[in-house]
Amino acid sequence: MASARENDIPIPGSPSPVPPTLEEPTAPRRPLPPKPDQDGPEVRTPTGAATDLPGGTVAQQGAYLTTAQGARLPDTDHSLKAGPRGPVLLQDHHLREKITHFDHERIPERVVHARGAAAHGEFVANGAAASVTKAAFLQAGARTRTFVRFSTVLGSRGSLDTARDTRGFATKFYTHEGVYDLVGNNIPVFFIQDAIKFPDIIHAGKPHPDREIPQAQSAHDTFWDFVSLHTEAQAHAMWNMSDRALPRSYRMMQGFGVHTFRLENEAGETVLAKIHWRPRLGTHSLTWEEAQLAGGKDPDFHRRDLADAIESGALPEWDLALQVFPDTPEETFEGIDLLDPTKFVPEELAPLQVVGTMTLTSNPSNFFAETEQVAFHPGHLVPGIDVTNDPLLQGRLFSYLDTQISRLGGPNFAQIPINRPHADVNDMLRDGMHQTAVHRGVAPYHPNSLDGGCPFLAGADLGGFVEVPAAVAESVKERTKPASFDDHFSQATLFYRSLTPIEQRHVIEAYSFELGKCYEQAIKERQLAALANIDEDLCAQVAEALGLPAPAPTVDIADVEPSPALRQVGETWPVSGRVVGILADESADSAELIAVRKALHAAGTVPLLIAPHGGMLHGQPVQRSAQTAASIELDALLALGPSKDPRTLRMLDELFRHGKVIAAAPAASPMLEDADIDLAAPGIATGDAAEAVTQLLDLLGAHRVWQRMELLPV
Ligand code: HDE
Repeated sequence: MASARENDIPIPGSPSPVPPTLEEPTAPRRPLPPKPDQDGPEVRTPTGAATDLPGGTVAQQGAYLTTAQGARLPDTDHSLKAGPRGPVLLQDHHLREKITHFDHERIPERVVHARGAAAHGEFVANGAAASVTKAAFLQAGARTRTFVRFSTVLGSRGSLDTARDTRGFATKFYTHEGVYDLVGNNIPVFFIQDAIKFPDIIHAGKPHPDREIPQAQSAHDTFWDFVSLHTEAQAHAMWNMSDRALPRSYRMMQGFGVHTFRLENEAGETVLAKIHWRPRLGTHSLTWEEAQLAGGKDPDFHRRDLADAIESGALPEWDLALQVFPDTPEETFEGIDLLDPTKFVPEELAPLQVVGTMTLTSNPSNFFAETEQVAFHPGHLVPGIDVTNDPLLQGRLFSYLDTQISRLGGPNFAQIPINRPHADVNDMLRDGMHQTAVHRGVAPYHPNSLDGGCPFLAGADLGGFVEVPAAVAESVKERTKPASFDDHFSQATLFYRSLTPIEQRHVIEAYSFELGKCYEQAIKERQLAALANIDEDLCAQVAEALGLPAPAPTVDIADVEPSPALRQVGETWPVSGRVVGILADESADSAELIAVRKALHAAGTVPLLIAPHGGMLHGQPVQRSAQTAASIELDALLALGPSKDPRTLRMLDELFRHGKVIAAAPAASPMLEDADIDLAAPGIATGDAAEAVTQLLDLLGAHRVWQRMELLPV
């Protein structure tokens, strides 16, 4: 190519216009294949044969960098310029493709539940549900792949995990009868009774529209303005002020379908049912201080915990359980309106019947492709499970399909690998943005003769989804609700009075904190008036913290029978996956160090060695140094050696105040004294290292040392 530089004004000392030399590509290496259990679901043609759609399961092919069109590239670090110091040329198609694609890398985040973490799993049914539902994935021995996404509700995609908030618990079952989505929360009641109010509650909970603060919090005026004016939200708000809104881990959270569903068995008989997930590890929470510390020290606390536990082999498990009610025309049970989503049914009145177990087995390979693009919808149903007329559920049936169209860019989101059914798909939906299927035939309409009448219709006998012919009462068209939806306080009272004293104390502290962050006096007073109708003592204590008078109730406070099943305190649970810090320094006995580590592993816990420095200690890899260790990530601490590091002493103080088990070998006792820790306090295990480990594991089963927390000042 002729040089255009012959007539250039020479600039002394300027380098000659030699094109940059291209570096050799590094030795070709095949991309890692996806792990077998992380493959996207198979794609199937109408006849059922698996197809090999490009880009289906493996995004990268070959060892060389290419353009999106497959042309190999020699350089991706320098744009094409008119000489090394010249302007960039418009003809640089690789630059334009790379930057243009980057410019469009983000999709709109979910309008709610934007922040989440997910994992792949498997569900195995035990057959107990067969008498009430014909759903194939609930029949004895059926194994079904699942994908579960946990989330907070209010915060945006980059917000902290440990906000005080409801958590989403959405499960996609890839059944051979089509996808079934159970799109639930970790709290069994909801803020509103009618979907038409969803934008209102969410606008109230989201950051204020003028300054966009506070992020991922309910401790602000608009939230409490809405909740205090709109008393049907009081029951859910009560759960949010309890420890349930601060899960210790996604692995230790219950899940609830919230609504009542209608199940149908092979004989066509129906029941009403509520659907629960029960974690095998128990339901556990953070303290409010831990949640706040985690928000700063590790905003990815829950995301990391889930991924690390799965990676370490501590696979989380949940039992799926049903509460079953007779399908009566009133749709009530023991006086509770089953169509009112602000109500739950205590387990003591309708025991949980376990119908199967889910194990999360692997982490996603790519966050965007799987966790971000997964699209749940309560209308993704399979034969045997149908909806009821719960007005909240009815609105959701519209919303979830609609939202994916803007979030995922069009109506073909079911073709995204993570959303593809593991069942034959033969719809008559055609074209549209991001269409990746190559449809055959000429007659995507019904009836047709040109494609031989294909695809055919399937009645219930051929596995078709036939809506349960539930009776619809004759009525008039009106914007109203049943009178039974008018009780807004009794279940908040039931929940509060079922808790243990320490859990109640947390609720009082939470209301005091949240209302204390509101500026408007009228909002605080109105919320106190609502609390007065729930429990007078609760109201009085919150009023005292706010420095306001406690109002008198305006309704008769419900006389409730407490539900002990709601308590998180008082039982013991498996310690599998719990994180135990081992604090040691060079003075530690290396054989002892190895022995305690082994013992903790053998018990199923995850030991973390904390030393004054990183690297190795006595041949053992150090996971945390005095600088990087944080009390929030430990469920218990085993101190083998002393430390004078102020950061370690602060960590000990936090562990003590948060009711964590602390075990100390003799060499560590002086350090505990330096940290002002009373060795005689509950949950302080002493003795030689082996004895300390035994005691620690024993105490850890209760999740926290509750007796110590009860003794500590607020
Ligand atoms: Fe949702 N909800 N929701 N919701 N919801 C969404 O759908 C909506 C409700 C829940 O991990 C959105 O794909 C309305 C109850 C979870 O991807 C949106 C109403 C329960 C997730 C939506 C409700 C939930 C969502 C936003 C009132 C518990 C996250 C993005 C009628 C039973 C799913 C999306 C995931 C997500 C609408 C109420 C749970 C906008 C209109 C009740 C777990 O469609």
